[in-house]
Amino acid sequence: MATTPVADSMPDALKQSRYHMKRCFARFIATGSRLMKLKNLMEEIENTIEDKAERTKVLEGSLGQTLSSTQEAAVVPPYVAFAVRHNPGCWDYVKVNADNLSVEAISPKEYLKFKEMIFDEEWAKDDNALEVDFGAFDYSHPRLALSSSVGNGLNFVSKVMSSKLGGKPEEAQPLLDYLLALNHQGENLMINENLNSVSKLQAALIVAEVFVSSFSKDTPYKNFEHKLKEWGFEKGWGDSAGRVRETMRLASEILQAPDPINMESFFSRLPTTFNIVIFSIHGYFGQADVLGLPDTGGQVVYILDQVRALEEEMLRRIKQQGLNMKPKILVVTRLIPDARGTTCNQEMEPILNSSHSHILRIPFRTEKGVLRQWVSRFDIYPYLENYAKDATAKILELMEGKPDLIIGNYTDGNLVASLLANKLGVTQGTIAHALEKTKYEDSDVKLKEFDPKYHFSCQFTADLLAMNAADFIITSTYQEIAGSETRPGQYESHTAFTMPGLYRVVSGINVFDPKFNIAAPGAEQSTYFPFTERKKRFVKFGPAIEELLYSNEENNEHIGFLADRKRPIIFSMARFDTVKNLTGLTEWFGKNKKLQNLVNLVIVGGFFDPSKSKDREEAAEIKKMHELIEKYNLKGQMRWIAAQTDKYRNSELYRTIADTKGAFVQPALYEAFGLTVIEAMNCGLPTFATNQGGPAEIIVDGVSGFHIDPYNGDESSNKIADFFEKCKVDSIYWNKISEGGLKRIEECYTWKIYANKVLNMGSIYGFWRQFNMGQKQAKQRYFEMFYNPLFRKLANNVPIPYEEPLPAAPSD
Ligand code: UDP
Ligand code: LCN
Repeated sequence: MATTPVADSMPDALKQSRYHMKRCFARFIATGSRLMKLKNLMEEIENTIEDKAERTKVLEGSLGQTLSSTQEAAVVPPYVAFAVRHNPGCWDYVKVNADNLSVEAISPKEYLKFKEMIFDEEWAKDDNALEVDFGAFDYSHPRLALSSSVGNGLNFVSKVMSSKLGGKPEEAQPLLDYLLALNHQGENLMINENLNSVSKLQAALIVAEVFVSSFSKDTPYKNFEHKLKEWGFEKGWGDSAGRVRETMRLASEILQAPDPINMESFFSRLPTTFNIVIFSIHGYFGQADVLGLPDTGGQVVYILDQVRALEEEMLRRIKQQGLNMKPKILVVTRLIPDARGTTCNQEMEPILNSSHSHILRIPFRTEKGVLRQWVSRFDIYPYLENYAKDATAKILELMEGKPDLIIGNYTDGNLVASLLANKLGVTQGTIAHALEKTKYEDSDVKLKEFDPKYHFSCQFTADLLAMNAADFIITSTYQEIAGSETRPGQYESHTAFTMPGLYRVVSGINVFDPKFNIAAPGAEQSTYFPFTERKKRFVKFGPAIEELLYSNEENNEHIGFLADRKRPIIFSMARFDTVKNLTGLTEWFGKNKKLQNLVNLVIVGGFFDPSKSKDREEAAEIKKMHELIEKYNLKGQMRWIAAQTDKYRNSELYRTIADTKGAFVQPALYEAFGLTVIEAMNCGLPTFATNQGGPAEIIVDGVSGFHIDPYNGDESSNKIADFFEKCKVDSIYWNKISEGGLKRIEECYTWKIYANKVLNMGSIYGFWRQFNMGQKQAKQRYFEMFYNPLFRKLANNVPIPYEEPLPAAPSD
């Protein structure tokens, strides 16, 4: 193993504090094999070197730096193996012999074996244990080098394409082939076979540009279409002489000497995307009465808003291209016969406020027929293969051909998107929303403990397959890919990991892969607008919200009451999952008398009878909430409202809370992005949100809201209390934070910015995949090898619920 920065510096650093370090390492070893996190290491060091000054001295310099960048250490006497993350995406592994403090660099594989020794020694020692190495296909693939560039793949790909297509005409051949292949339902676009060489295209562009320049800018395309066609040009260059000329100039510039800016502009103008399929399978996917139901949250909101934004941008582009076809977007989800009063049992549903987009629902088929009931996203795997088959047939029928782009959402949607995209040869994008792996500590290495409940063996396999199959990956934040200085990203945690007994991943995904792109979602601004825009307010909800917050009665919709209605309200709303930590917030509030004297608490989520929940975590959280309300005697200062499904009324609820000069609190133990955070900020409601995950990036602490630490309830509840105390003495402080939030949203979190980026990705990565077809096909074979014998087997082990399915439809 070659040396690494840590392996180079650690021996000297250990030597300098040899006496203390020998004692510390002896202590690490003392309890035998185990996995230690940074916190545990520091505790042991503190207990060993009791004198603070001494300790500070030891932890100064490179040793302190290495230790503080250590994510975890696997103790297997006499060794302690360290996983050191010195920068986002950059890891070093070393093993230290506790007896003599010798240091040796080790590979990720060796490090993983140390971890396995703790959890399954026999498997760790099996030389033929299954090892997964997706990186083996990427040896010639260009990569980003800087942590700061991670997530900016589009820009990087444009640069690489510029360098590869430039110089001699024959190097631009792939671009020519790509243009020649562009068509809509068999009708050529951009160019036809008359322009079948780069030099012919270059020459024709020069003549055509001069010709088009002789028309006034606004002259419609049809006035000069005929002549262009004679030269080999087809529709798609623009709707007017001005636009056609600009696009032709861009093409000529690229053919002469490509540069990334022109490249990106040119691709953003190409007529590549008319039909999009978006998979979002689990949950209750509908447009009303679904939010807050189990597994049904931000993903649904995101996709419906995304569809409208994409449709609008596609219509704008199609018009500018001088074309008149209609775009089609299909959101493909699951049809649930037991729809609980929602529309989830209908096959097709037009998407509101869109003109060409629909929800298509396809049921889960089992051997016994159609599955009637909702199933948890953790149990969804046995149905997906049949689902993909059924979906393919229906999509091809409805779209009258292949889609141009397939986007998957979450593990299930991404896997099905990969199966479909592989089969049809279509460009594929994936969106995780949340990768579950980082939500549960050591969920990989403790597979045996987690698998019966969560089926992570299926989920992590499906995630790995999909992220490797995808042509591009859309993320909402940087942290989702490569984390922060201190915490690894969700994707980063798939770089090297192990599930003892199943397989070891020595190279799962590389966060420096240019397929990663950050495109943050927004919140629909016609719904979530500032509380100060009085004329736009949805006043019709006033009485209902008054009742919801302040009536003294307890019923199916609310329990608890607010005795002093003059107090500001701190408000939170989420699905009732453990990770959302609504019970945590309630406990902080219960414990913090100062906060209780300043504000009331309102929680929206779940419902009140745990026995009615089919979701394991939801039921446990509901029970816990009742216990906390009792324990801290919170009735009088707290209102618990059941899940709310009307987004218009919810937006007015955020604004009503802002009227009380209150705040939104998002206390999740981990939040992938956090749509409620941007909804609240859009409404002008100051927001305190978890520092674990996306919200840490959305909010600039102290400027556009505040970060809170969900693992330090006292500190967090005091931070909230301090804010309200400060607001009492500083009359403009509340407004300052409210305005800071709004400014942040305008700059970074709107759907318009999003749609533009995603369509550019579809176009550029569509070309990029053809450019790298060899590597793509090799990976696809690996995918199949993995999918077929392994994933299928894992999926078939997941139990199918007992309830009787519907008899199969005659066509089944
Ligand atoms: N939501 C809702 N009613 C509820 C709980 C949540 O309408 O009772 C909505 C909320 O307004 C937001 C989405 O569900 O639009 C939750 O998205 P977020 O990203 O915060 O979390 P997720 O549920 O996706 O993990
Ligand atoms: C899922 C989550 O858990 C949230 O953090 C996101 O905001 C939501 O999806 C939309 O992407």
